[in-house]
Amino acid sequence: MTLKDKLFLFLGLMLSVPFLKVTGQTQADRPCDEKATRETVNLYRNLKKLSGSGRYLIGHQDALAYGVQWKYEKGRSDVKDVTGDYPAVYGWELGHLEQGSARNLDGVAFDKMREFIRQGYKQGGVITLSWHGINPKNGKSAWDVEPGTVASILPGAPYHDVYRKQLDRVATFLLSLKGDKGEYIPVLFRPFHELTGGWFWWGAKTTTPEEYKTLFRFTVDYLQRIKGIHHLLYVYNTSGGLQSDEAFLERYPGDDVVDILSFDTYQFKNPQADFATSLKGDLALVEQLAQRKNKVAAVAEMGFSQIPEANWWTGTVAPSLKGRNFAYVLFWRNAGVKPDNEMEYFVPYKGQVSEKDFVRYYRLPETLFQKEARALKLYK
Ligand code: BMA
Repeated sequence: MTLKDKLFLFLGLMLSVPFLKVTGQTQADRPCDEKATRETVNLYRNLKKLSGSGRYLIGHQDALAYGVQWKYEKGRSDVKDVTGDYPAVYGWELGHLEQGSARNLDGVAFDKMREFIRQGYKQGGVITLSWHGINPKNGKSAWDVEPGTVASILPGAPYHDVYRKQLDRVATFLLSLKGDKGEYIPVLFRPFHELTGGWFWWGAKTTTPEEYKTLFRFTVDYLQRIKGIHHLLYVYNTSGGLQSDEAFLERYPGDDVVDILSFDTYQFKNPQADFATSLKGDLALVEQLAQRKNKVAAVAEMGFSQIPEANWWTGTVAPSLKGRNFAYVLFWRNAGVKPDNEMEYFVPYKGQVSEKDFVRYYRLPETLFQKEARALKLYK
């Protein structure tokens, strides 16, 4: 390095210091997609800022489509029935889109889903998509764990083209999500979720870490480079009960293809004292890794089906998350009675035993629902 080069380097550093101080951001406060749209860049920055404030957005899966004992009632949501406000994060599910179905695996029509997504976005909310896609190798469900499935769909493998066609359909839907000005609606995309579990075809029992990483990276590259999609934030998602940093990161596909680190967790028994302990452990671990990587942390799915514990919200959920740096927590769907006769709902409806406590939870300063989320102008 010549003396002149050194001088320029020194001047460059001096000039960048005040800039970094003023904005409080570094380049790393940007999404991993270098071509991310303006709204997507802004959303990422705002989620990051929010998660550092100790407050977090509350989400609900399928919130606008149905609830316990109702479906497709304009403007309705079980969260709104109980609190008077909508959730701030809207989760939707893509499963069966990849096979060209008009409805997803839970019976929600994709044409309606698109409208609900537009509605949530217009209300200032955040959209996240999960994908219980069918097994590309044998056409069975996401829960079909035929060994070697992922290996058989990677580039060069026999079922690769089947997987590409699936992705083409997903891409077409993603490219149809636009706001009023024609801008793409940013989406937190969460493919191949609960990857540490053994219940999906991409799960840890039948997939090697290298295969998982290759599939994730191929998918991101295909969507970005071949399909020109730049309105996604990518969510890496394990199941809960995490044992160590290594266990969480074993299948992590890389900082250049992930924006949000997350896990899913459910309480199954009542009472279950170890749920809060396990939740707190997972929160601490994921928060610390997200901070180290300068990424956003989230709880991508949480719940206690049928919420039999009247004070679960302020007794278990709120204290576990208190003071943590998470951008959002999403509660799973209010399916009501399912086709298999199982009853499933994860937020209260009017008259449910935890209804009053959910209102207390709503009123806590750290929980943000639609009205507060809107005021944050997450896309600006
Ligand atoms: C699961 C259950 C299923 C549903 C799937 C995808 O956790 O709610 O009933 O089909 O999610 O939404």
